Amino acid sequence: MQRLSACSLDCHGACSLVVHLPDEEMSVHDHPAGGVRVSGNPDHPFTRGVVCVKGRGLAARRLSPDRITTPLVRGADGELHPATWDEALALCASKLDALRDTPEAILHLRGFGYRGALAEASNYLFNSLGAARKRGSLCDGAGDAACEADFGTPDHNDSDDLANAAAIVNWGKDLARSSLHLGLMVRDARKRGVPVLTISPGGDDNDAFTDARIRIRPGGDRFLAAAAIRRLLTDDAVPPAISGRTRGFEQFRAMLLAHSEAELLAACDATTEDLDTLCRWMRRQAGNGGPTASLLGWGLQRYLRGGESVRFVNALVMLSGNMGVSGGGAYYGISSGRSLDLSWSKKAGTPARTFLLSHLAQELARADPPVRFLWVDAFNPVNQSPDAPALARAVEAIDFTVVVEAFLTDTARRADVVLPCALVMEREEIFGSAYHNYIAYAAPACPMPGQVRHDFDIARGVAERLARPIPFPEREEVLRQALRSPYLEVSLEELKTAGWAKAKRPSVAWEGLRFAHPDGLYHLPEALHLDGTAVAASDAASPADYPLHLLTLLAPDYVNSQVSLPARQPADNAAPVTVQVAPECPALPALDLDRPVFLASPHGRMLVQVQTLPGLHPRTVIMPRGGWLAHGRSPNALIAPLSTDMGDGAAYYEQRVRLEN
Ligand SMILES: Nc1nc2c(c(=O)[nH]1)N[C@H]1C(S)=C(S)[C@@H](COP(=O)(O)OP(=O)(O)OC[C@H]3O[C@@H](n4cnc5c(=O)[nH]c(N)nc54)[C@H](O)[C@@H]3O)O[C@H]1N2
Ligand SMILES: Nc1nc2c(c(=O)[nH]1)N[C@H]1C(S)=C(S)[C@@H](COP(=O)(O)OP(=O)(O)OC[C@H]3O[C@@H](n4cnc5c(=O)[nH]c(N)nc54)[C@H](O)[C@@H]3O)O[C@H]1N2
Ligand code: SF4
Ligand SMILES: [Mo]
Repeated sequence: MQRLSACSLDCHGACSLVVHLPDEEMSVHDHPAGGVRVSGNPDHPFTRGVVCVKGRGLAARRLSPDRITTPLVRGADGELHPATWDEALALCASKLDALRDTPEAILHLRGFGYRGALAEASNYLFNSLGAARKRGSLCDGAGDAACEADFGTPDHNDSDDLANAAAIVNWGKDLARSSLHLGLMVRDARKRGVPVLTISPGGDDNDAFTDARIRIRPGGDRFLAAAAIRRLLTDDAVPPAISGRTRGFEQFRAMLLAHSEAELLAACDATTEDLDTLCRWMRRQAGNGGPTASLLGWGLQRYLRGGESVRFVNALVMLSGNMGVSGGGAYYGISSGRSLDLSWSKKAGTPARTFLLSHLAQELARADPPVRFLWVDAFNPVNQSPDAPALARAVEAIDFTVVVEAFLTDTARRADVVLPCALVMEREEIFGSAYHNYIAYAAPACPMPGQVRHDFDIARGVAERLARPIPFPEREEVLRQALRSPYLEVSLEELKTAGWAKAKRPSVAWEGLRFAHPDGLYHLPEALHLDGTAVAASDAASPADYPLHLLTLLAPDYVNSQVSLPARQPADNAAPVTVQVAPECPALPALDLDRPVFLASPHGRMLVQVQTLPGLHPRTVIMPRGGWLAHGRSPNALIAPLSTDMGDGAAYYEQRVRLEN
């Protein structure tokens, strides 16, 4: 038997899945996935029947022996013990009742592990209570704010329109690991002769999607984009039809001309030939006069000036005539919920106060009054936030912490109550993608193991048990409301049958160069800061003592801290983490690779194994993200809390480190 579902892992794919169920239930002993097999839905226009290793691993992951299948409550002995749902939910409700008149002492943190219409249930509950919540983003905040500053709101051409590009520039999107299906589109484009230029510090696995490469200094994108814009300006190549659609053109022009080309190139370690190459791509020579589409990864905005980098890349797309045209555009990202009506949770109330995610440990430590109740769902902040050890201590210091989880993560193991949630393929949901305009319906194709429950029912279970209960809508009502959006013309029944639907969005964003700002114009950046590294020096370590940038790039078989095959973890965790450096990395000559090697920052030190990777920027160390603090493998034990220039993002990649024996 087959059932349609969808993958709600934090990935642009939002893949439509076909779940193949066995005729007879197999024991996990006979088959790690209980006989269930996952494949892609070939009818889905964007994901085209292709699923990644993590999607295929979902079937085994849900039956992992590490899965939490019963509520856990911390006992007098300090350990977590199985409890009934009644006990666990009543305990949570009584703690909330005691704080009902001081909602600022309640903090709700929702992460990126699960999203959708029903997933809003915890937001609804805690908004109704007026509890405190997070501010900023660990993910895409700087780039989002940059796109909002430029366009008025983040948007880009429909993903299908990428097929009309005559040339492509990829600013660090990891097409092999993070965006499989975008990678397929780029691969098809190359087969048609569309040339692709990749710009990154290297180590991105994009060789199979690349015709030409520029190796850039980490965090240097804004200077390379600025140098290319400067050429457009000195060549008088920006026609009035374009400059007239911008705000602040003359000031912007004067600002750029105040820097020399050589100065800008030196600031990003690029050569004149590199700049010639980029200009060829952006000025429609690479694509024989056709438009160039630009892909922006989210890596380039994980720096102190990350917002500024995105703004200069966007400005280059605009001023080179590639904005607002089919086959062109700047693809950064969209809000995955934008085509759904998710207002039910937002309308419920306003937060008493907010806590900055990039500095969560510090903000918790100085919170006055202190946080007394913490609720975490779909989030592993103790591992995924900067300065993870400090956050671990801050969470331990809170009187009462509840974590809704499927595994004993670094966050869950510090909870007083752990509530076991259903996972992908077990729970019903509707959600969108941060890249394409298709929404997905995920059917509950498999039974929930043990006593696990849908996140929606968990939040509702607490709400019902409060002394003054909070009324919850029915699930079906929430799903139907989600589809009552001006961008959708699909009924719940139709969506359930097909598994997906496409939102009505223009194929080309910003057609006619009309933007979402009240003045309708494109807003050019007001400043170009040359001081990125100087600002970092105090917190992220001085380049003299710590000469290498730590880039914590994604691993193919993890989504953030979630590994697709948990059974593999013990074996993987026995060996030191492997880090990669360029063969010409300045740290190598002084290292004795036959002795233990440590990766060190002012925040910590970690035993590592060193591998060389040709093509990497010499002042870069790559470490995969996802490893757990409990296994001594979290890169965030080394990373300082730093905020990006815009959008309150986390500037993970600004961190400086060194290698030592
Ligand atoms: N397999 C897998 N897939 C994932 C995830 C995962 O954990 N595993 N996570 C998902 C999530 S939450 C996200 S946010 C996305 C992120 O997906 P991406 O945006 O593709 O990747 P990031 O890891 O954020 O950024 C790393 C990329 O940026 C490049 N880079 C780093 N610094 C710079 C720079 O200064 N300039 C330029 N031009 N490039 C730079 C690196 O070479 C690398 O290609 O992926 C999603 N998909
Ligand atoms: N050093 C470094 N750290 C980073 C980054 C980096 O580049 N470098 N990138 C950052 C980025 S891009 C992101 S998006 C964040 C992500 O950080 P998180 O949002 O913490 O992402 P995950 O590690 O995937 O943790 C999500 C948790 O949700 C749980 N979960 C899965 N499904 C469900 C469900 O249905 N219900 C509930 N309640 N829980 C569920 C999973 O078991 C998992 O433990 O990490 C950031 N951390
Ligand atoms: S992780 Fe991403 S690519 Fe893999 S199955 Fe899920 S949505 Fe698709
Ligand atoms: Mo992310």
